[in-house]
Amino acid sequence: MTDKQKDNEKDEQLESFRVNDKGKYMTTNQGLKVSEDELSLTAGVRGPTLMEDFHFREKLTHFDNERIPERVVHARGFAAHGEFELYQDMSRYTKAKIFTDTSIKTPVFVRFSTVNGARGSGDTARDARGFATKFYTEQGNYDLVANNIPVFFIQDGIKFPDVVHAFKPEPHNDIPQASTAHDNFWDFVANNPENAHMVMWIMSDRAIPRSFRMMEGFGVNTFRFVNATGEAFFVKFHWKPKLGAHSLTWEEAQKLMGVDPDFHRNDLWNAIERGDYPEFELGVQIVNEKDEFTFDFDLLDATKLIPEEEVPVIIMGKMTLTKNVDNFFAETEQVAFHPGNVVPGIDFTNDPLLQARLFSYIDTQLIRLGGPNFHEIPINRPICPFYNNQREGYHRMTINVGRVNYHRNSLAGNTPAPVPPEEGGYKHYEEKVEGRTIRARSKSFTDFFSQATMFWNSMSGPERKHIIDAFSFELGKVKNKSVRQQNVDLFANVDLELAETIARNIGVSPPTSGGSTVTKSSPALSQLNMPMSAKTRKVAIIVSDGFNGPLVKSVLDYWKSKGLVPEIISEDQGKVQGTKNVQLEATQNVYTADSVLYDAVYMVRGSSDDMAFNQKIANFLDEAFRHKKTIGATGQGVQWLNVNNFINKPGVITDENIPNFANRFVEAVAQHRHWDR
Ligand code: HDD
Repeated sequence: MTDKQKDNEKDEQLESFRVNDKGKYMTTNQGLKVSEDELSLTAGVRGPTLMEDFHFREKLTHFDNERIPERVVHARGFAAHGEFELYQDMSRYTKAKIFTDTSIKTPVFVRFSTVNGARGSGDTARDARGFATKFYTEQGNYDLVANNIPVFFIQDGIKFPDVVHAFKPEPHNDIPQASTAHDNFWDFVANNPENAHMVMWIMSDRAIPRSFRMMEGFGVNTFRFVNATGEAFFVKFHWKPKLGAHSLTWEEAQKLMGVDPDFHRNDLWNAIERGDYPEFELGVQIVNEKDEFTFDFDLLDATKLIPEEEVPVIIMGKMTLTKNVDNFFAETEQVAFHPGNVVPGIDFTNDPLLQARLFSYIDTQLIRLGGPNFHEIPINRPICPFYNNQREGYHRMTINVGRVNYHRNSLAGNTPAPVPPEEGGYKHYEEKVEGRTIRARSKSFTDFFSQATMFWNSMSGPERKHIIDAFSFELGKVKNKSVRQQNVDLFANVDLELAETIARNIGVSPPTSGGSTVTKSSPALSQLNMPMSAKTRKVAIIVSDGFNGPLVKSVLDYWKSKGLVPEIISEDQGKVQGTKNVQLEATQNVYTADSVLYDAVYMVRGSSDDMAFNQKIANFLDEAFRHKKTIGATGQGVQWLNVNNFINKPGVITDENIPNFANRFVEAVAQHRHWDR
């Protein structure tokens, strides 16, 4: 463990709960030493098992009850510990200590997730990703429960069960798993047009991220900042990955579901184990209260975003993920997030989606974690002390001493005592509210298409093509022709050409009306405009005995110094012998390695006798080329590119000058993909 982690107060707290059984003797849960763990107690060696075998019963009973319900959404997740450091004092806008005191490093726990799939589904399904962060602040836990898409399907949380029912597997046959390519989802889409904007994002590359480390996060709902003088501001939260936001291709995502369904888990786990700590900057868009109505949409409408060109994102600080969990269940599965976990200086708005969330998260933990004491589970405990008159309930661990468990009292001097706001007690923002009791939506929520069109307008050529491909795949899987037609007609309101192309691909009539006059775009929405970096990119090094030792070694050393992560692939795992006594260790063979697992390929040498290996390499290169990845080759490796006619294509590097080669390769990898190929 590094010093950095030892400094972390949350880690110190967790340490008191950690148990390492290694080297210990075995006991029952009552501490009784066990003499036999493989044979149950029977009457005679072939006789009946005896009821009195308490060890057998305890072991089986515990096992029988190992599972808890998975999350109703976001069931599949993966988490890590880290810390948040503040770059600048934000006290102009908020009094929250984590955003005003630059000397504090706040421990965090972040859980990334898919939304739709069950716990055991694959990582690379087309889906939004959850990005939930628990800040263990000295003022209490603050949870920023975000997604990697800045908008949502619906405007009012009362519709949440409907949208979730619609995108989950169909209830009669539980098909399809972790996929929205089915009739129910698209029937919902067509009949609830407010989701048009979100669906554009779901059909885009954002829904198939390359890595949890390479996606943005968005608080989605508009929250409120309140400063020490009581002045309030609307605020939207943004996480910006230092490596930029990048995606898989759809073909890669599909193949990875078989080749490595844990692709994103492995990627995050391995990066942290290597010391390539993922970094995300936290930013905010701030809107003064007086400017609430200056937008062409409603700030309380979660199907809308504020274009960054109109309200720039102010970067407040950075989160670094530095430690993997010790135990998946204890930490990742039992962590309980809640958007209502806030600290003084952060408050809510009347966004009806947010208001529904404020109810739903606690409610779901009651069934998922079996009662009201889930805040006592180590991963959920605040690092600051907590005192109140709440008592009892399943699995209560705190032993509250003393007789008083009510307020107001005289027997304990009326303690625990509420704290006045000026001394740190939370006070809700005193918003003026008036209106009649009504079930209706404000007219300012009814423009469902302008921002969907803005998103479409903001996409680059390849990104648009991917959206069309995604619609054609998903709607093509819909069996009911009327549902297919309804969707084409709906998305004609976003862009006519988009809808016409989809209609052709899925065999329904082109739309007879529609089209958009919106010309606005927001360049910040295109992933092609994000930071590019070669750091932490995985490079497949294909090599056989007899390679040019010094050359390959110098190339690999240079790449490692630039943060690339080479992985050696050969006919067999184990030592590969080069000239001048250079040896490499092949950790992969062509059965374990697949081009979709890598960002780039360096072709050093094929085999002189293993033709099956060579055939697999040809396929490997072919696929990497098709997925627009950087391909490099030196020496004998160059011939492989000749065969496939890749030479001189964009992103194919074969420079004879080796420092040039190594450097040009890094620059090419940093471009992520070569769409102009
Ligand atoms: Fe939610 C989980 C994010 C709307 C109800 N949500 C959950 C998680 C994330 C989000 C990241 C997983 C937390 C974890 O890792 O444990 N949810 C969002 C975002 C939303 C959103 C960004 C749009 C602004 N959610 C939303 C609504 C409702 C819920 C409108 C209900 C009215 N969400 C839940 C839930 C979950 C949940 C059912 C399931 C498991 C859990 O809470 O702990 O309560």
